[in-house]
Amino acid sequence: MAVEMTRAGATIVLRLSNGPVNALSVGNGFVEELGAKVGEAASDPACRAIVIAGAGRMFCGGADIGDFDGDPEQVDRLRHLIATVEACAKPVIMAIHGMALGGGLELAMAGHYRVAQAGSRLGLPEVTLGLLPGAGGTQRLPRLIGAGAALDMMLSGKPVTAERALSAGLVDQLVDGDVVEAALEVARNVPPLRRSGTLPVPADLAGAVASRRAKLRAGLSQAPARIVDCVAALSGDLAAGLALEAALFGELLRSEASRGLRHVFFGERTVARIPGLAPDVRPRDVGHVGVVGGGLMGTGIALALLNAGLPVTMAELRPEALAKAEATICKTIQRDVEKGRIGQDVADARIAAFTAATELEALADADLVIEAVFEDMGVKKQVFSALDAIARPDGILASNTSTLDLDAIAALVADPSRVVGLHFFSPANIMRLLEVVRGRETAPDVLATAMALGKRIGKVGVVSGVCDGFIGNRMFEEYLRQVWFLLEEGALPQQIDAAMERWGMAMGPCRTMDLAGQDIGWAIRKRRMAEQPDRPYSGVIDRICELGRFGQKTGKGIYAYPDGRTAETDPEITRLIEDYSAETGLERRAFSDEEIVGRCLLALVNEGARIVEEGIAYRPVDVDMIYIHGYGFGRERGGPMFQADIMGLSTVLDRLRALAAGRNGWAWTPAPLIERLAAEGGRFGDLNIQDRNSI
Ligand code: 3H9
Repeated sequence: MAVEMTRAGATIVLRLSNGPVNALSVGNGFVEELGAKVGEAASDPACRAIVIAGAGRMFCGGADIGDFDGDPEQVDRLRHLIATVEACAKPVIMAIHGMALGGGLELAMAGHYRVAQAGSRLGLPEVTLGLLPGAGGTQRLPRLIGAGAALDMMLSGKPVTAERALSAGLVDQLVDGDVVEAALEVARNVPPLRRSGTLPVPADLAGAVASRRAKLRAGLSQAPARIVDCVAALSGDLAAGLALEAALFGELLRSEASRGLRHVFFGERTVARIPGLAPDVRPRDVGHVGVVGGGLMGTGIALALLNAGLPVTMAELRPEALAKAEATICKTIQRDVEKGRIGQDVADARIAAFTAATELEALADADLVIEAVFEDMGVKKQVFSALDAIARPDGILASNTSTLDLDAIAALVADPSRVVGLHFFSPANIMRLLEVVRGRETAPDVLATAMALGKRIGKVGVVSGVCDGFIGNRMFEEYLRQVWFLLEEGALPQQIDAAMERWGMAMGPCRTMDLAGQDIGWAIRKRRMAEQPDRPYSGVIDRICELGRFGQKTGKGIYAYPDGRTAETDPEITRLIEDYSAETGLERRAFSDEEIVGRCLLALVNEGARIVEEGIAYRPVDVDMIYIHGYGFGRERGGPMFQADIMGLSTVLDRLRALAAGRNGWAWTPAPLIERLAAEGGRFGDLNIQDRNSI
């Protein structure tokens, strides 16, 4: 039963029991059932008060986000339920534990009295989904806690603690013990019918609205601005405020930004599921991790592990490099204390959990060893051969390679089933993506362990099969190939970067290359040209490298960095690019931002489709999550494959064909998967995993 109804004397207790988070689902009839049971209790002459509580680990995680793609009228049923609760002639007491989020908090605010368990959290996170609280939240929260505090909660989307909620006036009582027992005690005394919707408009309304409106920043999501609009409309007429809120909620629901953000919400959870993994496969225990290599990557990886409370031993053969890594680790942890993120005791424990060693033998006891040495097959092979002899026979051996053949590395190990790829993104302690590379022989429990470790250290783990560059870098290469062609054909770096950033990338491609280091890209290109001479790229980028301009770290790259950080357009580069076009006989032409974005995006989509078709990625959404969490693709844009679905795959195909008929058309041969789906009228989002080979 989804809403459990029990009696305790003259009180009826309704317990929400709907899956993991008690989402207020309309689609499965849960909201309707709750409404009916509130009505039943209200008309029961023996009932004097009603308690609403959540079963399981929380009160309620909000409206069911899965309902939002269906009939938009569905959400009206939730509003109706909330109005019924508020209007109830008998006091409704909300017993909150765990979390009350979104529609869950809106339901709680419609009650007449709120008891919260200490440690629970209450919030209106709709803004993170490109939405506004659409079931009365924008009208009731300011009445309860003031407009300024309410706007801060709604615009940040961050939940507050029950303790903070009590002092703000959002809850009436805090309890340490059983929250339902406490609510029953309140019910026995039959509290007054205090309806939050009828409270006066808060005195700080005008000032709070003006100050928050002045701070609004332009972005794809209109949710923050609409939240402010709803609060600004607060008046004695609750119904008018609710009507405006509902109308604006509907607008946001249909917006591309909200659709993208909802896709990301579910995508982040979908990628954790490994298709075909037997249900009895359990991750191995990981209590101690070894890291080989004390460079930038090894240091970041060690920090990510230490920050999650894992003991780490770092093996770095060069004592100076090891000392530098250790100093960086201690300094970074200490900085978290200075910024108030952790206490000194936590920092001390993290630092104490770090062991530095100059020989690999120190890793003999580690449950998992992550190799993060120089990206060269010879060096990696040496490390793995040595590790095979040193590490525990059941220890997992992971490589942080970003492009090399994991199967070739695994072949050096007597038991290749214990080898997996853990491709971190720099800085590894900050970037959320972890590309988990499944080799031909990787054991299922090793893969599950890698995914569990990713979750434990706060990463979004996405599985990739083995191919050159794996999912992310393989696509990025096609993206950059188009950037270089655009440069030689007439666009300039600052225009490309500005167009891509305005569109939604955190950083434009030219600036990204400068930050990553042009020398690294140059080395990969040289290897690639030897392997694939039929897939040329524009030499304009090599010209820049030939000048020793390796990016931000050398003070000059595609841009100049006079202060070491800020990218400035360099006339020398503009000249170099224009000269290159002239020398190669190319007539430069103007590009619109739209054309730049279209070409860069389609390059990602076309390669992404091949990757899905080859089974390198399990699903298109895996590709999207890699771009969102590793490459600065705007969350509101949902990812390249989501964008292709928005465009429509037949439009994508038409555009690919048009590009294939033009200059460097070889790079635009449409992926067969796009051709097939376009012919069927299909979408990436509906692609059935069974349709293609699994990894
Ligand atoms: C809203 O309320 C709008 C209203 O203002 C107005 C309407 C008119 N819906 O995250 P987890 C699923 S908007 C549907 O792994 P945790 C989730 O997909 C909503 N499904 O657990 C996953 O499924 P699966 C405002 C949901 O413990 C499973 O539950 N609310 C919802 O790490 C477990 O989730 C929010 O934005 C949902 N609302 O974190 C809160 N929530 O197992 C969104 C969860 O199949 N939710 N699922 O992959 C969260 O932030 C976290 O889930 C929460 C628990 C913190 C609650």
